[in-house]
Amino acid sequence: MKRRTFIKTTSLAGAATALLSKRTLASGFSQADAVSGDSEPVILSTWYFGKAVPEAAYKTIVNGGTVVDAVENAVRIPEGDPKVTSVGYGGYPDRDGKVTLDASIMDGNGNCGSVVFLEHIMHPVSVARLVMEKTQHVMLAGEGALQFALENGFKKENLLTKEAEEAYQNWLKQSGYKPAPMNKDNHDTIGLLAMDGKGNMAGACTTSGLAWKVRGRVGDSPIIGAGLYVDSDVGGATATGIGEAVIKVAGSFLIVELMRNGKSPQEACKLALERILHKQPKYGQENSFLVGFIALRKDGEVGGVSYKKGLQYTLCRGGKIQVVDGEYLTK
Ligand code: SD4
Repeated sequence: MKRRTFIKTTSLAGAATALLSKRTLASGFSQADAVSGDSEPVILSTWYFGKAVPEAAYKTIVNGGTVVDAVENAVRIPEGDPKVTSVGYGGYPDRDGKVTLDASIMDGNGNCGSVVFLEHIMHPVSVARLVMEKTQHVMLAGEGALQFALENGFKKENLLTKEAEEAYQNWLKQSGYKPAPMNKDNHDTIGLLAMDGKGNMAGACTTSGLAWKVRGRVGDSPIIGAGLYVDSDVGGATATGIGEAVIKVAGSFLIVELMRNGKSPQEACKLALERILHKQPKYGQENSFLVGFIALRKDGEVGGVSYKKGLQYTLCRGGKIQVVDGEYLTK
């Protein structure tokens, strides 16, 4: 949580988020970095995992990489960061003390790959990418996903840090192994969407899932259409928060379809949240319930909305990085 409070944030309302600083480059990027051609790259991600994340995506694109390279390079940063307790290495384990990871990747042409319930591999997004590019399949799970990763040169590693182990032992003492409540302190998945200057789009989403989850639990992040969906004819969306709620409405797919039918990214995110609450009003009664969506439309307009106050997202447009407070349905 702390990393989200130490920087000053800017609040942007609704559709106005669209029209940010065309052609402004942040310090750190040279003018020569700007992509020549139609428009500037746009990178949008959930939360703020440091400026290295959008920079990695942006630089990949301006140096001639693809948008798929960009999203993969960017989300590998929190995956490898032991201080991030919600993604990859250092992620909080399940209620049996094991770190299990979910990740997905998708391009704007419908190509996608994902891994679920993957253990011991620091960069599940890269395994998901290999599933997309090297197999006829979309999703690999558990032991099979691990076997596939090892066959493809990934290293088996211990992902449970000392800090995560300590936090787990504390939780275990207090909880007596009862399933943890699904609450808003239990999140911080990275979902990241990118569009290059030519309108090519891709997205990636990677997480260690809810802390202390029941062993075997899989969230929304690796489920195409739930935690992530991209269609370069329209735009993309990705989710953070309680994955079960997102899965129940195929949240990211729903947002893309709403945008296809003319809704703005902001409206589409709001409508998806309202759909969750309409179908599952019990979520509205849970104080700590949090789901957030972000969306990027093909014309560069973005949106970000959560149910409860607290979503932040990072927007990088043409190299200029901003951390934005999302709108929310209710305090
Ligand atoms: C999940 N959506 O596994 C993920 C958790 C999350 O930020 O978003 N954390 O349900």
